[in-house]
Formats: sequence, structure tokens, C-alpha cells
Amino acid sequence: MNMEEQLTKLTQDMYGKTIEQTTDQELYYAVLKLSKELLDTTAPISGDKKIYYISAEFLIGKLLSNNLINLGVYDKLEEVLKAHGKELSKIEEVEPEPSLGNGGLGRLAACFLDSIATLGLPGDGIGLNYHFGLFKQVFKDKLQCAEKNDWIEENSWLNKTDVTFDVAFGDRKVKSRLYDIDVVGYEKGVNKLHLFDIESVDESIVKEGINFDKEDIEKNLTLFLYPDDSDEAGNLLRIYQQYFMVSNAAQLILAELKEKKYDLRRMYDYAVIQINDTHPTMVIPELIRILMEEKAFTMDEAIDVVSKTCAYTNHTILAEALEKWPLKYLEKVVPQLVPIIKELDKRVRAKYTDEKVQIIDKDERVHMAHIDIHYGFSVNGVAAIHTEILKDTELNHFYKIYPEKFNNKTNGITFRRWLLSCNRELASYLTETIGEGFKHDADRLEKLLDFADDQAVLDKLAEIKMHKKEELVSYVKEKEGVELDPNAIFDIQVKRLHEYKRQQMNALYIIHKYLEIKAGKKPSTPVTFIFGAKAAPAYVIAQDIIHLLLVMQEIVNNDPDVSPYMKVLMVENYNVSYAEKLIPACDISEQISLASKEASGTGNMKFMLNGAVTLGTADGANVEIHDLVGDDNIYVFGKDSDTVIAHYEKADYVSKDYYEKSPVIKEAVDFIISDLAVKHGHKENLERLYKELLNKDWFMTLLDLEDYIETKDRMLKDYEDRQKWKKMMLVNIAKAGFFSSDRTIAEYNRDIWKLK
Ligand code: 26Q
Repeated sequence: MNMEEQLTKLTQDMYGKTIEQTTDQELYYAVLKLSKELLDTTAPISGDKKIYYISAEFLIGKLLSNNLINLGVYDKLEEVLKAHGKELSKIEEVEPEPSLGNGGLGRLAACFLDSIATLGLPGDGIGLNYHFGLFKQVFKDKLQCAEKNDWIEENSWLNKTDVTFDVAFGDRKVKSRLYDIDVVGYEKGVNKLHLFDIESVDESIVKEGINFDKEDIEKNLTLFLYPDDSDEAGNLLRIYQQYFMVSNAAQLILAELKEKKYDLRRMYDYAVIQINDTHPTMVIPELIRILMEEKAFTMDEAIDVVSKTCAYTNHTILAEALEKWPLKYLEKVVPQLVPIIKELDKRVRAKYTDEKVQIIDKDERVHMAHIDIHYGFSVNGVAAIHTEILKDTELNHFYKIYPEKFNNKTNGITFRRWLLSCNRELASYLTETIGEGFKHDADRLEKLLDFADDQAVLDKLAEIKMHKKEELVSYVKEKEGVELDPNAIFDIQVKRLHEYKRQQMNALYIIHKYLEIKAGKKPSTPVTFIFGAKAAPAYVIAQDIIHLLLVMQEIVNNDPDVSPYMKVLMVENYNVSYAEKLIPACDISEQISLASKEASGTGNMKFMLNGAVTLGTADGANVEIHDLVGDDNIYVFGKDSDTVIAHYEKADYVSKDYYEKSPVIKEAVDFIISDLAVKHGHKENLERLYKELLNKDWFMTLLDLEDYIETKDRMLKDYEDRQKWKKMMLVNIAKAGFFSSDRTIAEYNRDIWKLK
């Protein structure tokens, strides 16, 4: 049967309708079924050694378009549907987006699975099947509210398996069930994403919003990703989730080794486990425990084998994100691991007197990263500058002990999703111009440089950008009810909301610009500032920053003196699908974190690939973007990481000094509590944010504000030199090849995993 016959049969069998007669919803289910049949007939990737990527997050996004592209049938299916009066892009809209991640770390894990399969490496992801994932964001009264994201439908990409395991906690025993999602490589075979669920899960215990009984572990364990960790019950639930994940992972891995009759004493020849941040760290003591209790290993033997199997990736230097669990929590949830963790700590203490490298500190807290570093064979950072900071400062004490374990793996993104799927127009024009090669070897994008002076090419890139902006404008109109002008410069900052990412600095720029326009200084090209960001529900200042952005949106967009020249939009519920619409439409990519704080960033890479120009600090992968495109094709501002780190060491940054010294800064900050702002917003939120900026400003917003304003003004001016801007677009696209996650994964494999 050809594809048309297959689909016709499916809609007939499922709904008794022709393709023409089905609704987009029905057609989505039929196409889902068709794709799953194609996946079933695609060969699994096999090999002697396998990588297990364990992660609490896999932010996979919608899968339909990506899977069709990787299966090599997108164009064909689009054509079949068209012949029956249907549009594939409309059908894609129907798919619900799973929200199995917070942001960068989870999205990275998803890109990595795509590249592992694309390189033909045997490798599976292991994580949890959160029923509601990360909350859905809605704005009420200019404040963020959280609702559940109910993404699992009767028909979905999840395949229920027969695999179940027992998982024993200190106070209860539960049963798990494995669900699999196929991960197909680009014109390659299939790996799996293994998502474990608890059999006794009960969605009905969720009351309004995202509230539920945090102590009812049997029912709640896999309901949400990172439930509120502001209280003890929330923290305990995180530990239950983490142990549930790694206990299942360990049992699955050992079962696979057993089935292949591999010698467990040489486990490291057949399996490598990548620990994605510290969330899966308990897999180390868990494997040691199982090998000793069930496989008659001595402690020395078990430690030796496990240490040669596990590798750790660090994604942050923020102290508050480095997990340290009170020993008493572990005693309650996983008492079976406590003697092992104590023994691991004892062995460290016997060798090293330095308190900073101990596993259990004097306050009886267990430093999870320390387990990974002592008892894993590799420690990697996620961008060059980040790895250097780990070696020089944050993890310097470990680096001195184990220099050979440390290595850098600069992050990457899958070009299948972030170019071929989200920007089909650009992908097909690139194909026309430089050939197909870049689809399998991203470095070949550099060929585009040969066209840097070709007017037709430059104009076409600008035309595609305009087209993507128009598409975004109509989507935003429908979704947010806000009217945007595609001729305006689109300046976009989308990422989780955090003070270190400094959305508040962007907000202060907007205030500054607003006041300038009110004073009569009108920009010659209008500019639109777009934000998308979720804030952790317990992170008060982050909520206040969202509030300020929504207040500015209302003030600016409704002021007839100002709105012809600038607009502000904070989109609701920013997620992967929204990113796929925003990124291709972007002119200015905002990457303005406080230098040293953003480990890598991956949005910066997606924007660059789609022809946006970066406005950024010398932080994370921005540094490598700068090296690649050169001074002329990026706008870098702000203090560098050495300066910032020195401020922290000397504790000599005083935000009030900057406020008092600069009338421009003072005016913008004062506006937050002006009569006008308070009229549109809530005094309590605005005052709290104002005080925070003035008295604390832990992430040094005011340090870089003047430089930011000056650089952004220059950038907006440069946009008017269309020729110059088009060339910058071209160079950014051409140089983005380095950031393909295929390159990143090839490096992981070369240096860490060593699969054939
Ligand atoms: C830890 C303890 C308690 C509760 C929550 C957490 C927690 C949860 C999520 C800590 C960290 C995360 C997520 C971190 C993350 O997304 N980091 C980002 O990783 C990206 C991929 O490497 C980088 O590009 C980003 O720079 C980094 O911020």
C-alpha cells in the first residue's frame, strides 16, 4: 500500500470517513497511528555497548513533524493531505505538547536523544512519565497562575509495555510500569525514551490549579515535574521521584545486560550511564547496593565497576541549584542507600582532609554532585567558559584531585527540529543555494559564506525572515489578541524566568525607551519587545518581574503616543511549540545573563541558526558564538565573568551606588513605583521588586544596564542599514553548524562513551 492508501484505510477503519470528511483532530489521530506503524517497521539501533541517558527531564515537544521528517516522509504526506484538501501544518497544531521539562536541561536531553539516534548509536533515555508535567501558565490580573497540563490522551506517542518493577522505599513498596516513546534518528533507526510511571497513580487527587496531597506518594509520585520544593513535603516528594527513577533505571539496565548475557563484572564494557545534572545521582549508590546484595560483589568491586560506568554532566554553578539533601530525608525515603552513602563518604574522608570535597557535610547534608565526581569517571561542563569556571572556582578542589576527569562538551541543538521543522522555508532555500549536504553535516552551512555578497541571496534571507514574522503576527493575534507589526524590529527574550537571566534588565530598557518616546525622542524604526517565560511558583521576585512586564505591556501598547513606535508582548505559556514559532521570526536574540551565571544557553544557538543577531554578554555559549562570527556579527556588552566573580569574592557590588550615580538608571528604576505603574499594577509586587533592585540586586542588573542601553540603541540603529544587517544574518546562519547536537554527541561518544 502506498501512503495515500494507508491513510485512507486508517480514516475508514477508525472513523468510517474519507480523508476529506475527517476533522483535523481525527486526522491527527490517524496520522499518529500511521507514523507509529512506520516506526514499528524501522529497525532498532543495536550494538555491543549502549548509552543510558538518565534525566529527570526530557522536554521533547510535539513529535509529529519531527518524526515525519526523520522518517523521511514529511513531504510525501504533506502532498497526500493537500490532494485531499488538508493541511499538515493545521494537523500538527492539534497535538498536545508534553511538558516533561523546565527548560534548557530538559530540552538538551531531547536534542541529545535525536542526535544519538541520528548518529546510529545505541542509546536510550530513562526518565519519568509525569502526567501533568510542568504547569501550564495563565495570566490573571497581570500575575502568573499555574494550571495542570493534561497532555496524555487515549492515543499518544506513549507505548505501554509489559515491563514492571518493584520499588521499595523506607516506608512503602510500589510498582512501576514502563511506557516507551520511539526516538527515530534522521533517516536512521530507532532508540527508546523509557518513561517510568507508578501503577497506582491517581490524577483525580489534583484539586484546583496544581494543588494536591504531597504525602500521598502512591497516588502523586508521577503527577508533576518538580512540585513546589519550598516545603519539606515537596522536597521529600522530589527524593521519592528521584529514587523511583533510578531504581527503575538500574533494574532496567541490569535486566538488559542479563538478557544479553553480559558479564556484570565488566558492565562498563557494555553500558555507560550519563547522569544529567545531579537529579539521577542516586543511581550510583543504588547500583552499588544491588551488585552487593544480589550479585555477591564486595564493596570494592561494586564501587570499581559502577565508577567506571557512570559519567556526570554539570549544568549550573548557581549554589541554590546544587542539590544537597538532608541525611534525615534520605533516611526516611531511602534508608537502604544511607549506609552506602556513608561508606562512600568515609572513603573520601580517609583520603582527603579538605572539607569541601566531603559528601556529607557538617550539617549532615548530602552533596549529590560530590558523589558523582568521586564515584564517576567523567565530569563535564556544557560550554567552554562554564567548564573553565568549574575547574578554576566552583569545583576547583575536585579538579585538583581529578584533573583527568574534567572535560568540556559545548551544548548543541538538533537542526531537525530547530531548522528543518520550524523553518521549512529557510531550510528549503538553503538546500536550493548550497545543496542538501548541511542536513547530514551541519558544518556545510559554511558554504553560505560564498554568497555573502550575493544580493539575491541576501534579499531572499530577509524575505524569509519577513514571512516568518508575518506568520508569527497572525498566530499572536489569534492566541494573545495583540496586534503586532511585522515591519517592526522583533527583539525576543524567551527562557525560564530567573534573576540571573536578567529579564528585569530588559524591562528597565523598555521603561527607558518608553520615557524617551514620551519626551519626544521617537525611533525611526518601530521595535517590538517579546518575552516568554515561566517562573517557579515559589520564586517570588520572578513573579514580580513577570508582573512588571505585563504592566509595561499594558501601559506601552495602550499609549497612542508610544505604541506606533514600540510594543511589548509577554506571551502566555511559553513552551517548545511557541519557541518554534518565535525563533524563526526573531531579529534580535536577547542573551543577557550576568556573565559567569548561564552555563551555556541553547536558545542562543537556535536564534542564530534562524538568522537572528545576538545581543549578549560574554557568558555561556555566547562566547563561542562570538568567536565564530567575529566582532562584526554580534553585539557583546557588559562586564566579563572575571570581573563579576571578583565582585562576588570581594562582596563589593552595591547596586544603590549605580542607581545614585546614573540619572538614566535612577529614572528607569523609579518608574517601577511611579503613580502610572502602580495604577496599572499591584503596589505590593512593584515595591518589592523596586526594593530588591535597590538594596540587593544579587545578579547585578544595574552593573550592566548603561552598557546594555547603549549597545541595544546602537543595534537598533544598525538594523536600518539593511545591507549590513542582512550580511550579519547570513554569517550567523553560516556559522551555526558548530552548534549541531550531532557534533556535541560525537564528542561525548569520542571522549566519554566510546561506543563503536
Ligand atoms: C534542583 C534542586 C531542587 C529543585 C530543582 C532543582 C533544579 C531543577 C532544574 C535544578 C536545575 C534545573 C535545571 C537546570 C537547567 O535547565 N540548566 C540549564 O541547562 C542548559 C543545558 O545545559 C544550559 O544551557 C543552561 O545554561 C542551564 O541554565
